[in-house]
Amino acid sequence: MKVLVIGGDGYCGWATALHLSKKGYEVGILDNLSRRYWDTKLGVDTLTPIASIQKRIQRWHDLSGKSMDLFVGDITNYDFLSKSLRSFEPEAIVHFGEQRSAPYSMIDREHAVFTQVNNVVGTLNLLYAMKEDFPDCHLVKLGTMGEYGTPNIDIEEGYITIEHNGRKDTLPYPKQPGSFYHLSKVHDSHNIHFACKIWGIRATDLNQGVVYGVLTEETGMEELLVNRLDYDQVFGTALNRFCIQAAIGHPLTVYGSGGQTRAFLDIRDTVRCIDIAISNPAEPGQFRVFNQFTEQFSIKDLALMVKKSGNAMGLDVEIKNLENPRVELEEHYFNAKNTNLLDLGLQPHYLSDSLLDSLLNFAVKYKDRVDEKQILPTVSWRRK
Ligand code: NAD
Ligand code: USQ
Repeated sequence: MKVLVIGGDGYCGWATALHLSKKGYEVGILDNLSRRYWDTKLGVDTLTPIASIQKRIQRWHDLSGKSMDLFVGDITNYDFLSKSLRSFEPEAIVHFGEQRSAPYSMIDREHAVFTQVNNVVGTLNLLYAMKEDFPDCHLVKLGTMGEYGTPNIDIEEGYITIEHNGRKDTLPYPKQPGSFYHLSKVHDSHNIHFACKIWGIRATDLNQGVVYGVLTEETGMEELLVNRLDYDQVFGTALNRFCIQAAIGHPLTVYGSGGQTRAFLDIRDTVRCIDIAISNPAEPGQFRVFNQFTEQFSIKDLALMVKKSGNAMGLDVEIKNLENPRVELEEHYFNAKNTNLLDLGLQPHYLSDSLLDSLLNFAVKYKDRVDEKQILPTVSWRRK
């Protein structure tokens, strides 16, 4: 099957492209390399020294004998997008190609507008391009668990059945996202749902939790294939940041009380979930939603786990509760369903001492590349 991975130069996308290629899919990568440019503009860098996309693809070819087509360009440019699709002729499209940082979207008006235009227009262009030329292609779109926010009831997978004034219906689950980035995902979900309804597009929205880890079977093969690992305050995410902070002796940056609970998964499960979604496609006209995570943790519990593993390795790990730069509940109910992917055969890698040890060791290996000035949060959700 031919699968186009949009955003295939990024953290989830690169690991997924290699995994699918290894599994025998014919993979193409489309990316405008903007993530590398945003890092440069912000003065931040991945912990790991990543090779150019051309070198990565060449090395993968040398090692595995498998080639990948590369399309460098922006999906907000409809002409480029539609030409790329016609040239590659995908049977499934995995769409990771968005601005994915909540803090980036909250820097100022310009970054909020950019994030929503980039994400919403890109996805809308993709829906139109699919309708025009590939109406039977399956769209696997990365959404986020943060679309739901933190409601005081259980979170279902996309839909909830409600009884109101004696009548009953199954409706999209209410969305209460916590940043202009997370809102862009909600807008995408609505647009995709509508396109499925009117044009019969088939789509799976994967509401993914926070991803942690860096090595997959394929990206760990050698250094030229290594994945990016972000630790800065804009693009770094909770557990990855804590491991890198522990490795360099920086206090772990828990925002507020740390009672915020989120859904998490290992990057090795991200790539497997995508494979599962592709090989079990949605029906024509179906807008299917899977919650893509394996476990839930509070931020303070994650910090304690990293401290314990770090101490066992001889690292001096301190936890510091910082004033929360975000506007979010710090103590709340959180119980999300995730049975759809498990029912299709996902066998999770749960967070373990050995994973934390390997992530900490990995961080120690590259610790000389860390710029400590990029760790503390400066982007605030509040009115100045
Ligand atoms: P990333 O920033 O590492 O990768 C995104 C890639 O998309 C980059 O290579 C970037 O250059 C490309 N891109 C962005 N806008 C584009 C455009 N207009 N045209 C073409 N390419 C474009 O992000 P990631 O962490 O790999 O996340 C991938 C997807 O998964 C995102 O949609 C994100 O919202 C979602 N997600 C990520 C996480 C996480 O913890 N990393 C969790 C849940 C959901
Ligand atoms: N947090 C800390 N300390 C830190 C970093 C984060 O306490 O140093 C807290 C945040 O306040 C928040 C939680 O940890 O409560 C998660 O923050 P995060 O930066 O790890 O993740 P988030 O901003 O939600 O975004 C990340 C990805 C995004 C994806 C999302 C999945 O960047 O692309 O959509 O995780 S989810 O959170 O399920 O919506």
